Amino acid sequence: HVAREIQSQPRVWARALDQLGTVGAVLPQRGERVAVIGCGTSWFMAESYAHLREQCGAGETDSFAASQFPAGRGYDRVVAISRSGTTTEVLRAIDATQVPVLALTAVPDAPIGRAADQRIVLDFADERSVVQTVFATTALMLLRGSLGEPLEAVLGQAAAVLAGDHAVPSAIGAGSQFTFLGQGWAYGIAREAGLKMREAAQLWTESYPQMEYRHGPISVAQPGRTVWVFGEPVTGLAADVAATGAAFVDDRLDPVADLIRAQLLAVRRAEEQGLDPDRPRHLARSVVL
Ligand code: F1P
Repeated sequence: HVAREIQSQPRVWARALDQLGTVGAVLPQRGERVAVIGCGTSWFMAESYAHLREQCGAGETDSFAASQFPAGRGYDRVVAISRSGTTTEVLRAIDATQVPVLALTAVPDAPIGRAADQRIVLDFADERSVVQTVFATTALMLLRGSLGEPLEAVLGQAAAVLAGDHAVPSAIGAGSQFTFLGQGWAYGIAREAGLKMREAAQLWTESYPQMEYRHGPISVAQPGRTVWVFGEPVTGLAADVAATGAAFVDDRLDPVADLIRAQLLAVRRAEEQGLDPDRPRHLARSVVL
């Protein structure tokens, strides 16, 4: 399923963006003080959106792993992201807060929808896979759209990636280690790329904000390992990585379009190792405690 779901992304994003007119009024408004929560992939999407919302001056925005949410803190609204709508930590955080909650989920009638005050159900973005791809990116693209970002170019880049442009050379990091880097909102995307590679292909990955990389993580760089930057690389980074012998990947695409390259690579690496990316080890579709 996951390979097919990866392919569906730009089409599903376009469908979500078409709904902005109807759901836009429910999404955070300018000036609202917002906390965004989720677990795993959904947390990383929350993190990226929080950065973007702050960056464009739409309002103070924090993101938390749902299990770390300080429920006593005052916000105007909590946005809870959960594909399944059943993740225990998310439901507990909603239960604990006094703040009005907007749920973003793929499943109509999921417990999150009943627990929240408002809900947006992206059922057309639901997926069969354990490993999340299309729901997460669709939620983020919808949230980006609500910030007034023009996204046609991102859809075009995603289509190009899926058509085979920007393919990652087969020699890159075969069976080895990946470090994903991103600055600002791209850091959440770097964390998500690392999670995809671990979940689908069982590879050892790390993710850092770009400027943190030279504060220690670079010490494991060596030939055969890969450093992958989402967004623009900072000055001097390519040369520093080259000096270690590690491969440097920087396609300078929009980070969400570049994430599709990482999703495709995760599936390819899984298949090369005889793993089934639809049966990731030790994982369930949602964690219910
Ligand atoms: C969150 C999540 C997924 C992960 C795995 C376990 O699910 O952490 O990101 O891939 O399937 O659950 P959800 O709350 O978005 O349904």
